[in-house]
Amino acid sequence: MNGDDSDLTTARETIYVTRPALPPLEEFIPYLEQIWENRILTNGGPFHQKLEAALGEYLGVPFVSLFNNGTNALITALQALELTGEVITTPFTFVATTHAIVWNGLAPVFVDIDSQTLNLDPKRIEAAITPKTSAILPVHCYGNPCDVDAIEEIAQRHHLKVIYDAAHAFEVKSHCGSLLNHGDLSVLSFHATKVFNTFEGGAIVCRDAEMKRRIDCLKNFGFENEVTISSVGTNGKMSEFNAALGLLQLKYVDQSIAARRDIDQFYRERLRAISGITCVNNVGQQSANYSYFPIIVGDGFPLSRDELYQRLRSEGIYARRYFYPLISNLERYRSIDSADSKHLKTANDVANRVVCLPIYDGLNRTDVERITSLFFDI
Ligand code: T4K
Repeated sequence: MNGDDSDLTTARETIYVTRPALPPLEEFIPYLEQIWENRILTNGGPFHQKLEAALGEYLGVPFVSLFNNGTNALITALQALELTGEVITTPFTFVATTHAIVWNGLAPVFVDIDSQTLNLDPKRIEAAITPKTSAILPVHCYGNPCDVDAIEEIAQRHHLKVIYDAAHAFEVKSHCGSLLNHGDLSVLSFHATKVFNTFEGGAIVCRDAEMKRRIDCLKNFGFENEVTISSVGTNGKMSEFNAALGLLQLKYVDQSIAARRDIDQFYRERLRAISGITCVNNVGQQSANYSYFPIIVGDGFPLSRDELYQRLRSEGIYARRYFYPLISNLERYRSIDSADSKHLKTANDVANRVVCLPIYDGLNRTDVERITSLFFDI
């Protein structure tokens, strides 16, 4: 795993920031038997087709194109729109968002975030638009909706494409239904650490059949048919194994989100009395997925964010500082003009103060009491 979660110093059970939800193993066996029987393992087999249809219906979106992971889906989404030049984005995200821009030979332009939503601040976008700008790539960070109306209005006025990184926004609804129906494309991740997982996986949500055809072609090496290869595509296909698991996971995902909701509410009750700790609100959601539980460590709290993080670790609680370090401060990106911290004050401040506490289906109220009791003891 990527986090350094190995130096456990306590005999108490370790609590990780997340644990993947899995269906009962015996329910997956019949799916495996079908795969073994028909020997279709990948390349758009029956489970792949069924999962695309089932997700379209479940999420209330017109077209879904499955991928082997969210990063490949992001890279392909940008490629499908034939972008050029610069792409405006947030630095407060997982590094895959920015990497996807660079993989396409495009230049990321960082814009600061809003202090409430922790997403790209629409009020600052226009100042970053240049004649080279071709798109905006906002992220619904922690599943909190971006200000989609303001972003759409700016994009229309400047003829820009909008691709939402919706890796955290599975089944999030805002004031006008599924959040995934905004922008030209939305990209999901079905990684093990996500609310809905297919072990590894992802998807692009799009609005019309022609775009889906184009995306499906790009994720399959550019094959139009057996003899025509129309573009420099990649191999982004989801296997039958992952698609079959996804179909089964769909049966349980509502239950899983409900379990997360209970944990989210209990954390809020427990932490309400702790001065200097702010729970990030689920802003603008009609229905949330409770994918993360971020808190902001303010000056009124006796420990700094990093001291709190270490204290939790020493008790076997592996919270994570998503998203620190800020992408614009990484060696690879810090020389970009827009990476200058004086333009990214909110993002820098939040990245230095945030901790995501454990939340997943399977964490119980006793675990939350154990985690939050540390805050009372400080
Ligand atoms: N855009 C955004 C906004 C994203 O957040 C992400 C991914 C992407 C794009 C790209 O999507 P993918 O290409 O990944 O589909 C994790 C995930 O690897 C990554 O998917 C995710 N965002 C990111 C926020 O978190 P790490 O470095 O925190 O993973 P890791 O391995 O340290 O796991 C965290 C904890 O989860 C572990 O301490 C224990 C638990 N865990 C993890 C895995 C993999 C398990 O219990 N079982 C497991 O199999 O990045």
